[in-house]
Amino acid sequence: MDIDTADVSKAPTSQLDGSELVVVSNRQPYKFGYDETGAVTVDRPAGGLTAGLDPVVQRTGGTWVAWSDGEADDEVTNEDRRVGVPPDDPTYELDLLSLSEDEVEGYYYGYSNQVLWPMCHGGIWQTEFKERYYEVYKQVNRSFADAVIERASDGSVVWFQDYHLACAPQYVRMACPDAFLMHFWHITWPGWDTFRSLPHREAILSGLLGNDLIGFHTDRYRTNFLDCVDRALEEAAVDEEAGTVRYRDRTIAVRSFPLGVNANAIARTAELISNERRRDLAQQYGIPTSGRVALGVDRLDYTKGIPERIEALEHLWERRPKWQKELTYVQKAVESRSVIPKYQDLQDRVDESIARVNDRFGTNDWQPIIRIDEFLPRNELIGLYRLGDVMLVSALRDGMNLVAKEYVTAHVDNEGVLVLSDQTGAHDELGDDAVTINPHNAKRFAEAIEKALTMPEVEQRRRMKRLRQHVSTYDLDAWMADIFEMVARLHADLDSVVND
Ligand code: GDG
Repeated sequence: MDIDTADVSKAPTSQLDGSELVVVSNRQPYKFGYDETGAVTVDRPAGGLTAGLDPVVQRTGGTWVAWSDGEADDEVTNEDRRVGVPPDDPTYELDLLSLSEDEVEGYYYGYSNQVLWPMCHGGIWQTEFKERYYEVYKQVNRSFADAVIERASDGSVVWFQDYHLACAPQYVRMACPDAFLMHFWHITWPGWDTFRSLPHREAILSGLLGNDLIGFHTDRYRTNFLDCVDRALEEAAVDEEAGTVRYRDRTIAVRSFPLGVNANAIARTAELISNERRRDLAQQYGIPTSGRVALGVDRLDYTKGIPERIEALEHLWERRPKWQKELTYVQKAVESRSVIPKYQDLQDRVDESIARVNDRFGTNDWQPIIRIDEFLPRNELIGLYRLGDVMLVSALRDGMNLVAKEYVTAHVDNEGVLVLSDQTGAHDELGDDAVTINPHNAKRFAEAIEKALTMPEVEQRRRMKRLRQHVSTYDLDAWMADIFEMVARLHADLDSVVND
């Protein structure tokens, strides 16, 4: 079973009206490496946003600028570090930016992931405000901007992704005053009381205000952002109701566009997974086929609430022993940002709590928590979703959480229950039909798991059907169509201003 080729978006691109598209992101959509024989391998976009955007850029042509972190990049790129993709039938160019070790340390592990990431998730105490990180972050943002400037013209649409690139839009704006620049911020935007702790708050906001359009997942983040601009930048005029900022003689639109998943492709794959295949998968990972399965799928990140989830399960097995041997928890956890000490601490905490719980309740023939560490091919991940009677999403703070949406989409038979933290962006959309939790309250969380496990089938199906309807309506294509429609409208406004 191989679905990656079917896992493509059909989002319309006509609104771009022939403009050259330049996508800029930290990660590259194709990764070039070597296999054990020394032959070059290409990792296709595995899912999520890169999988969705790649076919769009394939259709429009253009450029994708990203950090060159593939082992075989030197071999596959030309003297300008560019390579046509998809490799078998190139339709656009990937422009790969080489970064030195110091740059990766300061820009990626430093400012992006030890300052902006924790700060945006409300963890001021987790941040490492080092001036050096900021200096390198600016320098690397400048390099990304230079790569864009080399490619972009005044008619281009440049689309920046995420918190790694907050300064780049203003740099590009200075060189290309009439290009259309936009940014999608994938993580939460905090309230002013948190954001004001950032020593470089004005520069980060000013960098982002180089864009014409800034998108967030939810209205809450959008409002927080406008409030931060209002309080931090004296020269900016915010119109909260219109969702605009007037800054340096330009108007910037700020909107919410909740990101969706590639629902059709996930559902098609899920439908192809036979009962036999599900049994095989369960056997492969040692998941009992009798009894119930709760599932968690995360990057190992301290925002995802993994220790809190394990504590709630421990509480459940302790207070309600009937679930011992009856409920197995599967933790699918991919290692992430491991060179950062806070991430190593988290890994230790997760290791210890899983070992403790397995030690405490495990028997000769039952292991309460099964852990899957490797990165699974997309079709296997979807198979795993289908094995989960209950999905536990307990993030302490999460911009959206696509896993919640993927789980729902994969349950084509309308079975299964989503237990969802009210601290996720996804909860704004799915909260009514999920079982809501606050991840910090282990007792209530345990009760919510039990509620999910004992929910009458009719109610379960009713909720899951509504969840699936929502996620398939507001899917990745709808998200992209909304964004491109907004681009077309803003373009038209700009034209009418110029022609008046
Ligand atoms: C950031 C924001 C926002 C995970 N394991 C495997 C695998 N995955 C895929 C999932 C999902 C993605 O990784 C994780 O997405 P999330 O949204 O849950 O979380 P972050 O990585 O923190 O993403 C978040 C998102 O950006 C998008 O804007 O929702 O709030 O923090 O797609 O499926 N995929 C495969 N194998 C795995 O083992 N193939």
